[in-house]
Amino acid sequence: MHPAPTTVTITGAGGQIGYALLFRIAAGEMLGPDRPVRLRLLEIPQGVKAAEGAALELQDCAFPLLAGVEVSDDPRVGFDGADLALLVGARPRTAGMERADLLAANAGIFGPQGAALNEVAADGIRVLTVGNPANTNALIAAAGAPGIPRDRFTALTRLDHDRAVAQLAAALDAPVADIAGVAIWGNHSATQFADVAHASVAGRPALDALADRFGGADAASAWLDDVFLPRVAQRGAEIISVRGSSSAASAANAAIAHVRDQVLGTGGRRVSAAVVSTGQYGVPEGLVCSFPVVGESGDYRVVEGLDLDERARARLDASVAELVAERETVRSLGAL
Ligand code: NAX
Repeated sequence: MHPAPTTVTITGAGGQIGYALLFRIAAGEMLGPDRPVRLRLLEIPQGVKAAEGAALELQDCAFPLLAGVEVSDDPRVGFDGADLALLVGARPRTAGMERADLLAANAGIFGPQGAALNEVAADGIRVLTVGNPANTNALIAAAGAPGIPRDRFTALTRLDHDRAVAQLAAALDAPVADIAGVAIWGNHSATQFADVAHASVAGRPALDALADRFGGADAASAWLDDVFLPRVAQRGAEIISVRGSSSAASAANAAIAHVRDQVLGTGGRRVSAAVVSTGQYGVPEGLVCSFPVVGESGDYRVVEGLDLDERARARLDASVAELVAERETVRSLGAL
């Protein structure tokens, strides 16, 4: 017999990431083939029709695991009894918009959503923030939900992680499955640091394999700085320039992998996720920062004790400084 359905709320469900997420979740790709799901699609009034259309198509798939779909534009309805919430809907940056304006607009979304989660979500709620600026939006949502333990809020850097894995595999002409130990540190932004210092390819240190591939450690280091890091950090812009719109299926895939690995565990395999810092690696407590993590017992745990050399430290510090500045801006707006 199947267990009781898990209630999954997706905000921005009428958008392009939402459309790439819903069918895979309903097919059991996020929580496994034995867990029925009840989907709640939360939109703003302008997005309700698109979400309703997706709900009709979900019905037409006759997914055996899909226990129901509801569409709402009221967070108190959309988050009611939610076990998992994927906060995808956000205010996009438009031409001429300053960073502070963007943060203010999103504070107006994620603060009230946090408050609604606080009021009506299930006791075991876990919240993934996808909508940008994802790390700081997660911080805002957590601040709006004082009754929910802060560590239940995470933000998506898994897409950056997966991009880094794929770029490393391509450079080494190795299967993706042979790559382990890649880490994304910091903010989901251009300041993020994609780190391969602790990565391996088929069990061999990735730095050794890169030195062989590029003809020495210095050449490998130059490739990492000049090609790999900017490629991973700017990949979103590259997708926009080629596809004409932003990453959707790959972002949805990463969100599914993030939640799956959190809920079902990674068996010790390292991935990356932005989680609330408790001071690991000197990152100020309370910031939502990307770290190397393992999924275990329904949560992410930061992998501690990795050495960061001077350059890595400087890169992490720069990204953390950006997170601190975002937090200060949001504080000055009264949203924290
Ligand atoms: P779309 O514009 O296609 O969809 C967004 C949807 O959210 C719209 O249907 C809109 O009506 C809805 N929405 C807006 N405000 C809402 C609110 N207050 N409550 C509920 N729904 C709301 O954007 P899409 O391409 O799906 O991207 C969604 C977000 O993901 C954006 O903020 C985007 O920047 C972010 N991304 C984050 C990534 C990450 O790795 N963390 C990567 C992909 C993506 O760029």
